[in-house]
Amino acid sequence: MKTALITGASSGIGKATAKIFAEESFNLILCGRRKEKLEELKQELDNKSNIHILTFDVRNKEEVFSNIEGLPPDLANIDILINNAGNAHGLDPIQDGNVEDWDAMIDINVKGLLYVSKAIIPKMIARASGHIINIGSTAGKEVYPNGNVYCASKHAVDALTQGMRIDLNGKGIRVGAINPGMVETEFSEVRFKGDKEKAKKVYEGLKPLQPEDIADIIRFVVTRPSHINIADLMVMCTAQASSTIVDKE
Ligand code: NDP
Ligand code: 8X3
Repeated sequence: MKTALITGASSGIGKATAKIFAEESFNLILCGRRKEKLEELKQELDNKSNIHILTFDVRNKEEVFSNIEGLPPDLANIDILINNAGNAHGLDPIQDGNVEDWDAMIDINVKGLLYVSKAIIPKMIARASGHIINIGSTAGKEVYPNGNVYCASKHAVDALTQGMRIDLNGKGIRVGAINPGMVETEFSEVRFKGDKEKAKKVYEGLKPLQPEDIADIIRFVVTRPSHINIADLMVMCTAQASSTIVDKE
């Protein structure tokens, strides 16, 4: 039975992926900061698969390493890593950007992804087997007005995905990225610091992707035979053509 570790499993894309992986009966290591959300999800999925919760902030490298190193022996060999934890903070022109917001995006989206990967890759190399999926973004493929640092962080994810694939070539490990466009999750609520009205408006007048849509694609990617590596996917809702071209009613 495969073991998957999902960061950011307490909400949105990560949570939907946990649910769809439970249908595959994978052993699941669900990570996030909000313990109560993860406990709720564990309760919901407990009858489908073996669920283990880890609560750590991906920004804290000591927590990342100690939590992953402390996994029970039956879950220590991670077959699938979904590097999903991430968010945007603010949507301001560079000259008005908030330095704390910049730190958060770079520390979570880039450094956090690196810490988690660093904690898991050596065991994958030792077993000559593993599959890493980084959740990038269309913001990692193009820059949009006021997206500056978020876009930079997701461009970094794009570069790291390519770098991991190159450096891990020949070691039996698949590395790929899924780059979604607009997905209706807590993403915009976090970006706009809890302003639910403003967040809702992002998805008004169109049919955005739902987290389950991305989870379904992740399931497809991880269930391909081991000689197939889906290296890079960009996924948008039909109403979206690019970061800035969106057909709204
Ligand atoms: P959500 O806000 O719904 O989920 C984000 C998840 O990341 C939560 O589970 C959160 O858990 C976790 N997380 C955030 N910060 C930290 C942290 N410091 N340490 C540990 N975990 C953290 O957003 P999405 O599901 O939309 O986002 C998931 C990924 O998808 C992100 O990388 C995002 O950039 C990307 N993405 C999203 C798009 C969208 O339109 N929604 C489009 C393209 C990419 P907790 O708060 O419990 O720690
Ligand atoms: C999230 C999608 O368009 O807000 O990565 O950058 S977008």
